Amino acid sequence: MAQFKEVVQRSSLHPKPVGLVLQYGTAGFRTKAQDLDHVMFRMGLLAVLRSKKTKSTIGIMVTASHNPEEDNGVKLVDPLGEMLAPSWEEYSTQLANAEEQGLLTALKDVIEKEAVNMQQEACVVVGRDTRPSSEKLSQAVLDGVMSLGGKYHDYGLVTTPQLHFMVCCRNTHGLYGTASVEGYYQKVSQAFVELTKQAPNRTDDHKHLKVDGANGIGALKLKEMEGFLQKELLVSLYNDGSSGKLNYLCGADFVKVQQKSPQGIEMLAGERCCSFDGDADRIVYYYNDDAGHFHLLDGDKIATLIGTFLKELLPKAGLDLQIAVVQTAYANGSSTRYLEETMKVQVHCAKTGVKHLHHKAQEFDIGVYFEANGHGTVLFSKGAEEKIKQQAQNENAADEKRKAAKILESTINLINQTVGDAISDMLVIEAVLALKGLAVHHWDAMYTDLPNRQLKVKVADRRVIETADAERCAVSPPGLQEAINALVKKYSLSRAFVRPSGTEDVVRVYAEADTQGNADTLAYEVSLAVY
Ligand code: NG1
Ligand code: ZN
Repeated sequence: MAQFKEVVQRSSLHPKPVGLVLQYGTAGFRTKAQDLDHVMFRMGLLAVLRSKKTKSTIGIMVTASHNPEEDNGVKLVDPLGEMLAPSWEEYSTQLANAEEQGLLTALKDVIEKEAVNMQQEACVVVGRDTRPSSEKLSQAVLDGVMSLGGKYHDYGLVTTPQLHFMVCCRNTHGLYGTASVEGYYQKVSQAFVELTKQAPNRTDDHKHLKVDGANGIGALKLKEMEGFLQKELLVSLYNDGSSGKLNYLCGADFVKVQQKSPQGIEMLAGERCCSFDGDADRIVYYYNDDAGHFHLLDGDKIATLIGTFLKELLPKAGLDLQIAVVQTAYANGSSTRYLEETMKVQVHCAKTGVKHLHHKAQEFDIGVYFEANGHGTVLFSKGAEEKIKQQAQNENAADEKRKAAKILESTINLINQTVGDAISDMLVIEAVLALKGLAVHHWDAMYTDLPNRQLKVKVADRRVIETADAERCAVSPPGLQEAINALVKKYSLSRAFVRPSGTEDVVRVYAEADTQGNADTLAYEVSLAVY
């Protein structure tokens, strides 16, 4: 057929290295940029099929997030801005790994299995991060889209969450916002200004925030956005990409893993600072205390701050909505305890990877989800949004209730419900701190993290480890969980688990205990049990 002739012709310009096998993992495909040209072309093809199948616009983001600059990656975005459906992850892997002569068969296999109507129109939107390889790779994506006759829009340089936002806006016919970078800035900044208006007595000191842009796309986009914020946030931007290397000694992942401040940022005691990751879908906060000690406020602290804020607002607004926080096994035990015991918020544990958290959070009226590494957001059910909007406009409600409902309404507009978003999360945090009148050390003092340690163990085949109970229990190989249990028992306030990483060829070990020494020893002992 003529449409496939074009695919074959163009595919020869994006040849697959023979024998190379890649997997669509938790974060899509991710590896050295030079191995990805064929994957990009083929993801362009698959996105066209997915678009025809769903009769919606599909997104493709070219990024490798917090990985080193020489890596790259690609992720597909489903119609409402969510991660690609799992069955299509399988197709992605099959298509990416088909040798050149088997490509058409693999493609036709998807068309047949999904009964894709090839007459249906297709539309794909593409975005990319600032990596040197990203422009060429996104061209390969477009080549794939065009060779199957799909329409496309290239958003060029955008953050990952901005692309998710565009996809959602396009498929909800503007209800979620206007599908442009400016539309994003307008929606988000307007909500932020509305919220901060409710927090009087904010001085320039309160408004000041130091941001580490990881030398990536987040820095670029925050600069563009600044004018929209009407001086309600005064940003000092570091690692803005003008000289440093992407993610090198900076960014959210560096700060979280190293538990220290990024290079290039000057921190005075008590100053609020935050770091984005390389595609601006993750954020962590930190500060130095008067004694010069570094304090990290990670995804758990963020979930606790936002969860507490929302939980307190609901009764003030006269609304009876169910709120839950979703975490992973990596959440610090102190955060879980604080939420459950002090705040009386229900907490659920999901498997690592935001799609699992997102899915679980959708079960509640309001679902706050964050991975400890700073990736997360808040989801509001349609019913909850409706009730909040009604109450905000309810002439018969007391002023105080209406005011609280309006704050909730602006929070809905401020948060990016499609996916974790460093810029939008940052503005939510800044607004919550302003409204609650909290300094960063007050926020930090909500609970004290239990000392913890993460280790990576290289094994011959990490897949021999299988887990259950949201990865907190190893069910294979036999005897491993019993060994971990025996080690955990030796320490107080202790917990440990192991799981195979979804993004690296390692087994991850996590341990926490009453002292740093005990957490370190426990993690080490558990890592020995893994061999
Ligand atoms: P893996 O490699 O499966 O542990 C890591 C992070 C996840 C998530 C993904 C995707 C940890 C412990 N794991 O997954 O939270 O962000 O990468 O980027 O931080
Ligand atoms: Zn990221």
